Amino acid sequence: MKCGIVSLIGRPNVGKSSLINSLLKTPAVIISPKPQTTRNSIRCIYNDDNAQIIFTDTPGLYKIKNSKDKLGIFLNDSILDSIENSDVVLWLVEAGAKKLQPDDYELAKILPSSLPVILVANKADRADPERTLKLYENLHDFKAKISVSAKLNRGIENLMSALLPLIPEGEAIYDPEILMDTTEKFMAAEIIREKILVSFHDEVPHCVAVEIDEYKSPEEYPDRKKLYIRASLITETEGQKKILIGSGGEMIKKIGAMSRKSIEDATGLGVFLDLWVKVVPGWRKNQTALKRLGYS
Ligand SMILES: Nc1nc2c(ncn2[C@@H]2O[C@H](COP(=O)(O)OP(=O)(O)OP(=O)(O)O)[C@@H](O)[C@H]2O)c(=O)[nH]1
Ligand SMILES: [Mg+2]
Repeated sequence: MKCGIVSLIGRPNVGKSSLINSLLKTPAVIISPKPQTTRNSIRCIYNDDNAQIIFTDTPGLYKIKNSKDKLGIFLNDSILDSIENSDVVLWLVEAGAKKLQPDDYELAKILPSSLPVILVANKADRADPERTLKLYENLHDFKAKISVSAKLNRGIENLMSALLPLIPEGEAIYDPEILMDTTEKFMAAEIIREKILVSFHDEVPHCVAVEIDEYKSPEEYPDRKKLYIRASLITETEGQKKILIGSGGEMIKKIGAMSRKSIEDATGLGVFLDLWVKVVPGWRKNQTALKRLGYS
């Protein structure tokens, strides 16, 4: 039996979360076309007859503007923490990249030279991955260079074949029934955040956090047949609150309906979702608020 922890790292939006879902063959983590979709390191567990692989999704490397940017610092700390706890790293880059960026050198710097790393060129369905693999090949002593398309589930078996020999011998850490090392409450908050990310075209989603105020399964509420969730969408300003609510409550209703459907699909339960919008000025710079929201 083999068992190991594999972190997926890379710049924002390269498809780390999409690849986790492809590897697990299930929509475990949220994805969106916007950078900074993932905000926490999330462990997702793959099992087969001979191996358990704990894939850790991580946030995209964040450009920290100043020391007040406490959410940004948390995002980058989560990447470092995940790397430190990994047996193998998958460094994802985007096929079609023409030039190395300062962020690429940053990532190369934080990878210990002794750590086995596979270079993965994702989005091979839309650009030539070979040139991209060549562009990055000198940034680390890579154990393998693989091209994939997470979107079309291409190259996944190739990637697994390159990865398995690097996984250490060992007994499974998690019960094979467990898909993710996180709570249902966290997953519900993530689903709501995903709907916000895909519903707004500007900066608004980056200023929003989701807090679950109440999460009652039907067993806890014998008079109710549904899962009851009360959640607050935390914004930084009154202006953002207005945008989230929309004219006549149109946007919040839409986010609520989409989220309810996805949470029902994920839990197999009927869901009653009660959404509120609250302003917490500067929550992204406030350590106490960040801690309460799970970013610490
Ligand atoms: N064409 C194409 N698009 C992809 C592929 N993989 C991911 N995408 C798209 O790329 C965008 C970003 O995907 P994510 O999986 O959220 O990227 P990420 O690296 O996790 O992003 P962050 O969490 O923000 O760092 C989404 O719109 C995906 O649909 C792929 O193989 N091909
Ligand atoms: Mg992600």
